[in-house]
Amino acid sequence: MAVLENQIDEIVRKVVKELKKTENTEISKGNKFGVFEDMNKAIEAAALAQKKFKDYSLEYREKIINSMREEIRKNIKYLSRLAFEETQMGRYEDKIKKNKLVIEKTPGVEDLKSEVFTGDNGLTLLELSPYGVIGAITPSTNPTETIICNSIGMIAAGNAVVFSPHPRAKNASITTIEILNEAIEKAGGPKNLIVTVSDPNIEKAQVMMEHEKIDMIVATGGPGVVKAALSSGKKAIGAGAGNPPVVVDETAEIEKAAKDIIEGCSFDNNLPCIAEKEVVVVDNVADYLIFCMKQNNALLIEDRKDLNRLEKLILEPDGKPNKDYIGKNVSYILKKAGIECEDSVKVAIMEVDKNHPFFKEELMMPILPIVRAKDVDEAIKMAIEAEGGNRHTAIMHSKNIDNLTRFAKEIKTTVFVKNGPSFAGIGFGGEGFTTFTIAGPTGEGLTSPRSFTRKRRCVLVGGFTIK
Ligand code: 1VU
Repeated sequence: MAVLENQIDEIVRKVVKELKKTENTEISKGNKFGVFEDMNKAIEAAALAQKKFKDYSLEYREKIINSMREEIRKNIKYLSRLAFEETQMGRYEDKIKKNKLVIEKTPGVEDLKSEVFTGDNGLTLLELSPYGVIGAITPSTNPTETIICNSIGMIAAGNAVVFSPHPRAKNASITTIEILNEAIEKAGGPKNLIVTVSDPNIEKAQVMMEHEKIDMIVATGGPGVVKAALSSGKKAIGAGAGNPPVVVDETAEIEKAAKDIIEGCSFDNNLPCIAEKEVVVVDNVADYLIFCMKQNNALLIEDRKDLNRLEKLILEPDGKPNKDYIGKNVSYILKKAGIECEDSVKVAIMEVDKNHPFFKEELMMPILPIVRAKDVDEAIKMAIEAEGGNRHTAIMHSKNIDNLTRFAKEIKTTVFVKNGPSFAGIGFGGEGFTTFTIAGPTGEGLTSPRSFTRKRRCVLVGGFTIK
């Protein structure tokens, strides 16, 4: 068995190497645009770049952003491959989709809308001006996507950015930063508008958060880094974990609900923090929902012994997910648990009770627990409990407007998706712009350039009113 696995690994490595040769042609090699060994030096360089950048016109900012989008577009496959190989999490094809999404649907300078008040006393402008230098902490789950999206938004708002990428995604993150910086310089922008360090770790992230030239911190990642950012004493945006529940009531279009849930849950092997993590279904449609999920490449784990082995494998003794299995293919996970599974299977489903750790913990794996509720009232109550007050994302499949409205109101999540897969909530097959920094804890919601600005008032007394 081990020999076979080694042979497969060897074949995969060879194929990846060959693919890289063709995908790598677009990237300029050997450059170190914006990458420093020392965090303090990186911050100084970014501060200098921002000083120059503040005099660029909005039109010029947009030109720079277009160049960033263009260069990333050329390197999408390469970056997706890098992130997949380095983190060993998610699915290559889905990383391509996520990277495309942020290039095309992250807003630019058009997001910076001023407000104006005029009257007998003159004119007052409320304008959105840059913060200055932003320190951005980015995750291993969506490394390139978050850096692309943060860079476009923060630069559109007139800032420079110092990135502290997750150590487990440092190569993919640094390469993304180099490509973005090269694109900025190509368009005539200042050097080092985006910077990072060659060997990121939590100590360097701490140096960044405490540095006097960092004006704002934006943390996207696990609970530890978000907490650190919020305790920094600076203006901070925190985008942390969720545990998005799905409620299916008896009025839902069950076939569509099943398809949407499996698609959302399996997207990039469940890494996005908006992805479906557990289902609560009203009892009288539960059997049909499970049947339809099976029609959509879900495998139902029914044998108690199989479930026990799976629990043992993917849960730590404290009930938290085992990080070795986060973002892995379901066939890989199940085979490790001694459960037979075809490679075509996208998600493993199982019926559990509401106290089961699969239901309460955010697993970030294509493992989807299902709990039955006697009616919609009980379903909503259990879903709110499972969400755990993160106020991140929830999904509901229903044709009853009162039920949809009630669940949306009561669960108070930043994103609420009705009758669609969770990723519609970040503009993938749904309306609206995208982001990978969803700031529930600090209230900015789905971040966009305006989230990275300071509101400033400019008052002209007794003039410019022609009412
Ligand atoms: O080992 P130490 O405690 O010393 O350090 C930790 C951590 O503090 C550090 N670290 C970082 N250092 C510098 N810069 C960073 N950006 C950074 N991030 C973390 O690295 C050590 C390991 O950290 P960890 O516990 O986060 O990493 P693991 O590899 O052990 O765990 C990975 C997971 C995926 C479990 C973890 O990062 C996690 O829970 N992430 C939450 C999910 C997430 O990424 N949420 C945001 C998604 S937003 C979205 O999807 C929008 C659609």
